[in-house]
Amino acid sequence: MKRILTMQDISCLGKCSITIALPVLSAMGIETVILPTAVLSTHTMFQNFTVKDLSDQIKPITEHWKRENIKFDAIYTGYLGTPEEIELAKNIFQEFKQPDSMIFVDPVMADNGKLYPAFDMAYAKKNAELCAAADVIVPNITEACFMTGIEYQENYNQDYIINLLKKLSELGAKIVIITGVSLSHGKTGAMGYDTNTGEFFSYQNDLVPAKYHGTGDLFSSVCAGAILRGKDLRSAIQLAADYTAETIRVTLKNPNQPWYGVDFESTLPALIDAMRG
Ligand code: PXL
Repeated sequence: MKRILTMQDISCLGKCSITIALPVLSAMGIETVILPTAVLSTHTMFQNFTVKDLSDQIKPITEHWKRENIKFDAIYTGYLGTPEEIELAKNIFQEFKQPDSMIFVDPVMADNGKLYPAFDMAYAKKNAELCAAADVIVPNITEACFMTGIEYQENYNQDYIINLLKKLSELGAKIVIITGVSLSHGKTGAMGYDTNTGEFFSYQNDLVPAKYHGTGDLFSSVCAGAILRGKDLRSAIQLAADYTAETIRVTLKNPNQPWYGVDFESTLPALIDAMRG
């Protein structure tokens, strides 16, 4: 069985980061090792959440793994929270990267043209450094703009996204995927660029008219899992986009839907089936 390490926060309540990555990757048949960067009472869209930073635990934990000779087939980072945690993640890449392992970075920090309240430009710069050390990166359009210096546009065409993909690839990652890309009215999806082959990929789905927290984490977890399980890039993007869209659809139909996250628990069986197929 493949083994992945995922480094992100634990938001105890909120259905994001580790509370999405762990169940999703496990359901995809991947041993999932977690490295929590912080424990929050909830994700940061709640008011008055508590945070306990765990930076001082990262080194002792990874040193122990080294003594146990633990190896990973992939390392996947999501929300990291502070520049120090990004630096720690870069060190972990260096220490645990093997010739055929995959470093997968979701530089979670922004959406809808704005950085999340906890972050500033220094954090965006640090995330660009982390992306430089990755094999696969999956920013949304806003994050792509903050890391490349390209101006964020609400209205754009495919050429704008291709330019963003090329500029992002110059940071250093071999495979670049931009999420939340809408190429026509009523559609949304992702575009990818594989610098190994020079190929661009585009996958569009019907837009479900709702925005939920944690859907980026859902896309990333499925995409990382699918690549690790041997799917090609096009199929991985398609599976992640379809699964995320279906989960949003199912959540919308739930009259008791929580405002803070999606009902991925209802769609996990379909993901397991998709991995069997
Ligand atoms: O879903 C990304 C995410 C993860 N973790 C925390 C967050 C967010 C987005 O806001 O607040 C703590």
